[in-house]
Amino acid sequence: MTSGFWQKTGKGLAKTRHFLSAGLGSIFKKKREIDQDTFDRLEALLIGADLGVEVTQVLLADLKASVERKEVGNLETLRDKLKTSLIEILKQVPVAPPIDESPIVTLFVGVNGVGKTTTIGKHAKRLCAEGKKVLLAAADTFRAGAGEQLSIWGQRAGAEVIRFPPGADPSAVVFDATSAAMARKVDHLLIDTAGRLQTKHNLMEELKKMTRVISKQIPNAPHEKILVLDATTGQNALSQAEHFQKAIGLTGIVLTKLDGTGRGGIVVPIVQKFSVPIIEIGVGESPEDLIPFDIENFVGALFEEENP
Ligand SMILES: Nc1nc2c(ncn2[C@@H]2O[C@H](COP(=O)(O)OP(=O)(O)OP(=O)(O)O)[C@@H](O)[C@H]2O)c(=O)[nH]1
Ligand SMILES: [Mg+2]
Repeated sequence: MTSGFWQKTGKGLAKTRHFLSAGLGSIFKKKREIDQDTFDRLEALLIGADLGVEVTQVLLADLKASVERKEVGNLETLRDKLKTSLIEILKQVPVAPPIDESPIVTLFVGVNGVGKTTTIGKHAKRLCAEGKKVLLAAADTFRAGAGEQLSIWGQRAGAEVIRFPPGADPSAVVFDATSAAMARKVDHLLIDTAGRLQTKHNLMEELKKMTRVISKQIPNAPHEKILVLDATTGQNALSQAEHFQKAIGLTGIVLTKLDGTGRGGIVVPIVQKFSVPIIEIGVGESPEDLIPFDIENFVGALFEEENP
């Protein structure tokens, strides 16, 4: 991981880090020894950073055991122990082998406004810069302006875009785009879909239909089914992950808008609960603000001391 990624992760997680760092500092300010009150305050802090009740209980049980073994006795050792435990939880997700097929078809899904189209644009820009041939499919035919928004990203990245008139059947767009991706021998087909509430049955069925249309043309496709989640939505992200996972089976998650929240801890319960890897994180609105998720880098940035 280059220092550039490290710096970006650090910058994107500044709010969460500040929240945790200031919280940990204030817990230890009043007294030095670790007692039940320390654990109670720590519990409130971790839940406040959106680590969720289950993960928080696991972390606290680990910490208590370490305190009893006298491995943890002050702020520094406590911070180190938290880091190690979080890294262990995040590393439990198996890493999928790289896909050796062409085209690789990736479907981006998620609720309204989470950052699907922006993420696809950033993704396309990176792939094109690496010399890959990329095709974008505007299967969001619902929102006026969605096709135009994707086309602008396509132009910036240097990727062609398959677009239908507003109101067209998204599965028809997907069918055409998959055929075009094969005919044009592109390396990547990235499919943008309309935002949909995870509880709307007919819209989730529409997604299933899109995946069927794709796999009829390319048996293993869509190879990647990426759920885009907005980190600022908090625990509702878990409900979103659950419904999309059930409907189409997810291969990865992109967590956006980490720059805008102090609750970046949401990464942990998502990974722990669904065993789906976080692929990338969004830390801003410009093209280079989508960075690969690296576990050590992420946890390091969460607990880095402020102004060391
Ligand atoms: N700060 C910040 N803003 C982001 C990030 N990702 C996306 N956005 C902003 O979020 C807003 C919505 O992004 P879109 O990409 O249009 O979201 P969408 O999921 O495609 O929305 P719908 O198609 O309407 O469902 C835009 O203003 C983006 O610039 C991020 O990582 N950080
Ligand atoms: Mg969109």
